[in-house]
Amino acid sequence: DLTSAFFKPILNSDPPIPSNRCTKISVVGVGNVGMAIAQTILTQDLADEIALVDANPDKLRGEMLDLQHAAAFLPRTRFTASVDYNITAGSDLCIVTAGARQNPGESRLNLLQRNVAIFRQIIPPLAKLSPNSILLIVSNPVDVLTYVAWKLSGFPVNRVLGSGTNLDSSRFRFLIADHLDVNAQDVQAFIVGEHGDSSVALWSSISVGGIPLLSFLEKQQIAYEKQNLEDIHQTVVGSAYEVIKLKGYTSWAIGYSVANLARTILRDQRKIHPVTVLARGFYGVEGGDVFLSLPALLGRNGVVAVTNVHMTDEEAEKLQKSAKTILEMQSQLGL
Ligand code: 6V0
Repeated sequence: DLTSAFFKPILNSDPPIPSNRCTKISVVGVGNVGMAIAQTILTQDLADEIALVDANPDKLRGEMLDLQHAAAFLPRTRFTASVDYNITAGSDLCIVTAGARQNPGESRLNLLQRNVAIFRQIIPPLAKLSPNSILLIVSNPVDVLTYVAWKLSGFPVNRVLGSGTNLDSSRFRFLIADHLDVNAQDVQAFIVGEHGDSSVALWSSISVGGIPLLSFLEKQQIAYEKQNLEDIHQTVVGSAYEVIKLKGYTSWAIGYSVANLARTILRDQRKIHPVTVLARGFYGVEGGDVFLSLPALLGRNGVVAVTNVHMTDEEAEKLQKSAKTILEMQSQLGL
């Protein structure tokens, strides 16, 4: 063939490195979100191989070709794309973004039930073909669907997580940074709980450049209204709705947010991210196997531990309320 005509082999060399020594990421769902994640992972050189799966073969092939055509400007990454899950075999990380779109007037519960039906097609083959992988769920409602993925995969709980409030927290950090005119990476701030309407902002633990924000304001006798803080959180809660209203979907921020999680996990960075994990037993969350976002230490094993951050009684109560909302939804699924 052309390769052997073009290159002369080195004598007595070792056999080729087996492909299982490469880092492989599968992305299921090549919509706006899946492709933003795939392209961010690609540009950040996080994988040797990316496998794309979707139910729509034309979209799959179009997206794969479009990315392959950028090969001359990017790190070398092998691409496969198919409706067949066999291409995902041996993945280190499986990211699920597939989902049904909400029909006009459709209830959240009905949408959830349709997405559970989709997960029944997706999760078992992923788990079977990549039994040692980490499952990272992005599809909404992400907290309940992470629980569903955990149940359907049979994986240990450290290897199933959801992108959760990682995105809400980066929106929050951006808004605080914008107020102070500093780099958002210097703002430590967590939003925890449900990804969405009942999320909880942990004001008591915010720091900027290592300086606790609220006690700094108090010491400097800078007056602030609780309502102003609440308004910032409400802006975060409304962010997704605003972006969707303006451009139809969200993509770039979730793409970076998930690529950042992929880096922490695959490179064993042991960084703390607010992500969806099994929250039972933490911060007074009881009543069942509920998944919601808590600041978690992540590494090559997935979820290594949950961080014991300071929460005021009010913050813990809000978190427990958030857990109740999610548990009620879960209980209607019959899983
Ligand atoms: P989209 O553009 O409609 O893409 C969804 C994709 O899923 C499409 O390409 C479908 O063909 C595919 N799909 C549907 N059914 C199946 C199936 N059975 N098997 C395989 N593929 C299938 O949606 P978009 O990409 O905008 O959003 C995807 C999901 O991410 C939605 O559930 C969003 O709500 C969710 N998001 C979650 C965020 C988070 O922070 N967790 C943020 C943004 C969006």
